[in-house]
Amino acid sequence: VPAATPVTEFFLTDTTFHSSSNPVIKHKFTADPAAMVYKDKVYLYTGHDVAPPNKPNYEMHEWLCFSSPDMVNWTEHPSPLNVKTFAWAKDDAWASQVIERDGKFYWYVAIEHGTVRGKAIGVAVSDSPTGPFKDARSSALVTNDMTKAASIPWDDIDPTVMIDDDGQAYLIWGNTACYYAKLKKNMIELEGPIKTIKLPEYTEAPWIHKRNGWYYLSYATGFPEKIAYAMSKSINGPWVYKGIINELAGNSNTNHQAIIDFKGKSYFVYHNGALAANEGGYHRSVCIDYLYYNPDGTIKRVIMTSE
Ligand code: FUB
Repeated sequence: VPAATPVTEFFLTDTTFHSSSNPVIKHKFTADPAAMVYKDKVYLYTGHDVAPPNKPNYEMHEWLCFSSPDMVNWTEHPSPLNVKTFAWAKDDAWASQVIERDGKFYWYVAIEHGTVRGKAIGVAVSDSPTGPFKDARSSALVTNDMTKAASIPWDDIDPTVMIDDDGQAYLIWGNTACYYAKLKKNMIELEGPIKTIKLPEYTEAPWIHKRNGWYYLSYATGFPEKIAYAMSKSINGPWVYKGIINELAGNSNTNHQAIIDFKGKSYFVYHNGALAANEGGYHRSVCIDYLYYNPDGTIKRVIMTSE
């Protein structure tokens, strides 16, 4: 069954649209959302699924950027980052996350390395959350070496990043195994060894956030994927598994989340296959639903909506 094809527009200037129902982005296929609250706006960074209907695989060449002051009215900014930004890389604009430090914006991305077999993590930098971004290192930040726990060429994917209250930044990532390492204050070099976090049935898509003294590590589990999470009082663990946050994301084998607080509410940002035909999940769409915490800090299951 061929995938539905949305009307794809290429914006040369910012374009604002109203979207109060899921998926929030309907004119392009968007995947692997990362969200960042900066000043009075939410910035939503996504991948862009562009596989032809008869090609059952991921085809992704650029990342997209949207912003909103209210989670309803969204502005699409012209694509600020492309695989070509990374001269050492080949293709595959996979999952990513942006974080701000000292007025600069660092965009961590998973991408296929050009000369070393497998995926790698790169980092781009900009003075603005909407770009333009340039390669911050001219080389990969993490390169596949087959010596890490997963020993597969695609384990260095899905970076998530946080800056702790004491100023120490951490990068967490991985497929099959979940890795973490400190980042130097310059945000573009690892500091110290790469360690492994043990999580039950970990597949990929980690997202780290901290709230009321708890560290939360959510991640995709199983395949097709659900989103599960663990909590800890320390970034170094021990991590205690707490259960499932959301069920299978309809019509998509993958599930990939971001969790933010914005203007007094908590949000769960994820993708599903709502705009695609039943082809396994290569044409995904970003959705947003409310997320609620229990008094003890645990997370209630997300009720996925189409509104
Ligand atoms: O979009 C490509 C890959 O699919 C991502 O890296 C994974 O998290 C999954 O969503």
